[in-house]
Amino acid sequence: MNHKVADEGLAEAGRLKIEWAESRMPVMMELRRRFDKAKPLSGARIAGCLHVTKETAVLIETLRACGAEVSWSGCNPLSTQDDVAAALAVAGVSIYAWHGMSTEDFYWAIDRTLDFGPNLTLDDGADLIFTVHNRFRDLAADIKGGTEETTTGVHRLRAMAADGKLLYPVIAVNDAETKWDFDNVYGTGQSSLDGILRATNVLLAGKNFVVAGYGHCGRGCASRAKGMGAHVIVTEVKPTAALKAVLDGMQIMQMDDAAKVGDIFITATGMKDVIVDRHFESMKDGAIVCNTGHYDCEIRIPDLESAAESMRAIRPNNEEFTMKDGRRIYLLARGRLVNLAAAEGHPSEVMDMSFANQLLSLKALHEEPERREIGVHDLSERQDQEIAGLKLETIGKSIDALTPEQVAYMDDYSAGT
Ligand code: 9W1
Repeated sequence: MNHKVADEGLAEAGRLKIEWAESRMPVMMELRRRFDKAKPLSGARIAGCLHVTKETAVLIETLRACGAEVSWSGCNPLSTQDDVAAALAVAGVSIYAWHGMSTEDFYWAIDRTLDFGPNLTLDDGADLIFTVHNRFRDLAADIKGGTEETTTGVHRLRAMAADGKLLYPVIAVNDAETKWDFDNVYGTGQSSLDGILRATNVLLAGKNFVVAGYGHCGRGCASRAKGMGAHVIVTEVKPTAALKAVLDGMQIMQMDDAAKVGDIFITATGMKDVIVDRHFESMKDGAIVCNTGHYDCEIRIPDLESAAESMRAIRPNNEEFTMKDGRRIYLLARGRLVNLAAAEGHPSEVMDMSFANQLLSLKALHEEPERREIGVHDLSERQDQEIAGLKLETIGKSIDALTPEQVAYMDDYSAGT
């Protein structure tokens, strides 16, 4: 058997989810249609390690439609959707993933995806690349290149390349504008609000909504909350980011002051100790606190626990802490990423562009006659524009093109002012 999943009986439910994602991923479906005849990935043997979701299933089936042979594992034991994994297994994909797998099984699954001797790898967090480098170095000679989906993975691979330890070229899919900018702002923005609403069902209109951090994720959360009628307050440590928030029409405050007036708090800083004991002490009765930053140390939960007299789970992903003076504070998803724990991650429409970058990067690596130079490579600006253009086209939006005269004007410095 070339797969291991939780329960193949879930395949039908998984197939419905995949078909729903297909209907929201027009760029992937258009690329699938365009490459159907030419099969540009024939001869490609792709080992992938990425969240097993309905969107990833669309990527996997597009790679196969382009002629690739594919083997897959999940990159996080908790993100695997068992029904999706079952649908892929039943369709003949070599997939090794089930929800809640142990660390030992997790690495066993990655090893299995390497059994067929891949010539390309696809990573989210670089675990697969590290497995090749640390335990299956012989395989590297046949691997033309790999791709990496995340900021963290790209960071680790750049460090490895700088050390001269990288054995094959890698394309940093994360750094494409059509990936990180849309993921962080629109993906995280909407899914974080979605998580808050699923866990609480509160009315946002008229509430004081405090966003800690005005990076891309913070900006996404702030603008979505504003759009739903909340009064948005931003806290920052970086002057340029704070100034952008002010000019975007947000109120800027120090957290010590925001703590007193906020109804809902979300941290999106990437820094620890953003909401701590003195803030919990000054919060209003009923305040809701959550996090959408990568690590769960932005909210100092031990401080909340020691300030509370009692605690109870009141709804899924929603815990009520009653303070000694009777005030109640609600912590969502235990301070873990609220958009993943209480909602469903990025919507399919956003993953559409990230995964189009994956597909076109793998195609580029596969089609190069010579192996690309070893190192971490950025995507071409052309690919970004191609994907954004395809997205516009498939959702029926038209834009203008420069005339030859305008192009000449752009390059002409003699015209003066
Ligand atoms: N990736 N298809 C949880 C997602 C966990 C997750 C994680 C996504 C997608 C951020 C990728 C409970 C999907 C994924 C659903 C879900 C991610 C970690 C996606 C958002 C990133 C650590 N990181 N992502 N869809 N879990 O949305 O592949 O529901």
